[in-house]
Amino acid sequence: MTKPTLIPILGDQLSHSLASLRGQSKTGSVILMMEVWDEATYVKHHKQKIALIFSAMRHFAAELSEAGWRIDYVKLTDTNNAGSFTGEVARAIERHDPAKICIVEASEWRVRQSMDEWHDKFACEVEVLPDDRFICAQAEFDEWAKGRKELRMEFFYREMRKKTGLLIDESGKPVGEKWNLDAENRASPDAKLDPPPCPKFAPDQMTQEVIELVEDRFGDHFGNLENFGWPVTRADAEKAADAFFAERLPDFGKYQDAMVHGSDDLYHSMLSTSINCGLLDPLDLCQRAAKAYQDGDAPLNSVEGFIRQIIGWREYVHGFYWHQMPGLAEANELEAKRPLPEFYWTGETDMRCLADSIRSTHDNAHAHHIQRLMVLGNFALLSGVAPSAVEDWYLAVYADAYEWVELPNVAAMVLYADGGKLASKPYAASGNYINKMSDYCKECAYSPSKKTGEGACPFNPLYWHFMDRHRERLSKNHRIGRIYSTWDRMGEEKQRDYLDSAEAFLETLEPAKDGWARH
Ligand code: FAD
Ligand code: DLZ
Ligand code: SF4
Repeated sequence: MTKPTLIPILGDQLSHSLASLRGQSKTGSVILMMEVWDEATYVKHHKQKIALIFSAMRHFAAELSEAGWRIDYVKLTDTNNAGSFTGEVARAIERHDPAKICIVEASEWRVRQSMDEWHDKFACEVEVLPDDRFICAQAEFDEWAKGRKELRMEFFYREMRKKTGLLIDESGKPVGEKWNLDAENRASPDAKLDPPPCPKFAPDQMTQEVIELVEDRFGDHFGNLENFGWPVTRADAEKAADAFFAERLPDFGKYQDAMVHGSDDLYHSMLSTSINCGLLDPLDLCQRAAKAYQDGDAPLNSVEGFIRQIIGWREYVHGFYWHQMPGLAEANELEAKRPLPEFYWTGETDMRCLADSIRSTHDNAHAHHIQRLMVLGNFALLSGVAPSAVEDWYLAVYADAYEWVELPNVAAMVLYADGGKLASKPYAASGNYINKMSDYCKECAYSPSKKTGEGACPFNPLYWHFMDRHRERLSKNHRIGRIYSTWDRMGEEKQRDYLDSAEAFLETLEPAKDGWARH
């Protein structure tokens, strides 16, 4: 009997078009899928994230089996579960005696490091294939980045537009003449906003079993499972995409940066969890968006904005992660040291914008982009929280979080820990910005127009405290330098007032207790 090929498929590789499945004989292969303790606990993931991955894995295995593949599925509760990918592959080798292992490269540095040892550890051949679900191969990104002093998403994005032909006219120019309609993505929320609800998918029996398992084994992890409604199959993920294109894409662009208390989805697609674990194909989604524009079903600012997020930001942070690792995980250019405040876990703060963003995070394992960037991220940046603490939090709490996408967004985009390799300046903002882009401030205990002292929005003094303490580094940045003339014009007394106010506020921050972050 010929020895089979062992094909391990990881929890974020749930795509029927996966490179390791293409061209393989169904009878000559064994597919290995593994629920392992190490993956579920390297940070204490939100309960919904573990339930999503386990349920999507189990459904994917069932679909493959239905299609005639031989499946070896290891459940978390199986006796002798080794608890790690390497341990489980070793056990599978004993069971199947394969001629070779064929696997798509892992998306995260941590897992790729352990997979690198497989060549020496295992007697059979190990073939590692590139993950061609990304539009930009790593060699292509590295080539683009070579010799550039600064990496900027905008220039990379244009290359991806040309490569994919998305929103490119016959003469090779961007449709609508501009590459980027960002300026048309910044409308403040108005009273008329009435986004249609996002579809939620009631847990079937398989998901219900996983939810019980998660409650039983990971009961002390952050988040609740009551709201679980994520699509866990490709068919349901496609339904979620259909609903987005039909109902929310037209207003997506205009209100991309808006925030409304209690409105967790607004006009966002809510598709990142499905894209990142492999249920949806990013290029296909962009092609569907482009078609909606061609058919007159959605305006250009929405369609370009959506496509930019995917072939621009998503591809850019992926290339950037692999270009900058392992250094990115250690980067701390601003030497931030503060522990994460306890309220990131409890949501107990009078700052209404933060409390609402944390509530959404807790209830849904999701917050939308501008909440992650300009509320939760901005606060961590201004108050000088240590990058490792912030990174662990983001990696744990969002159902779409994998290090390749979380780390560039948190370390580089939000915390400027990379010293400006990814973005030209820190996204620091005072309460004014949040007041303009949201309805949060109206009923907040603090006032965004009060600058210092009792009742002042804490973002106001924190903003100047941040600018002042990083003056040496930031004043050289031509996109920020001008801010210091405003600061200097204030005079010493006003400056002291801001700094004292910020320090008094920072004193009140209670550090997070142990228990939520890493095991
Ligand atoms: P939409 O607003 O509908 O956007 C469409 C798609 O564009 C998303 O589904 C996503 O695939 C992509 N996208 C948009 N912005 C980004 C971005 N900055 N980086 C990469 N892809 C992007 N996204 C993740 O998928 N996983 C993360 O762990 C993650 N962590 C983040 C941390 C911070 C601090 C910030 C500022 C952003 C982070 N993002 C992350 C990006 C973004 O917030 C989410 O992709 C988005 O909120 C997902 O919701 P959605 O599908 O409704 O997105
Ligand atoms: C996120 C996650 C979790 C919680 N559990 C598993 C698991 O038990 N088995 C698995 O194959 N994948 C899991 N994942 C996703 C992986 O962490 C992800 O596929 C790798 O880290 C990618 O490098
Ligand atoms: Fe947030 Fe300040 Fe507005 Fe309150 S006043 S919601 S703390 S920005």
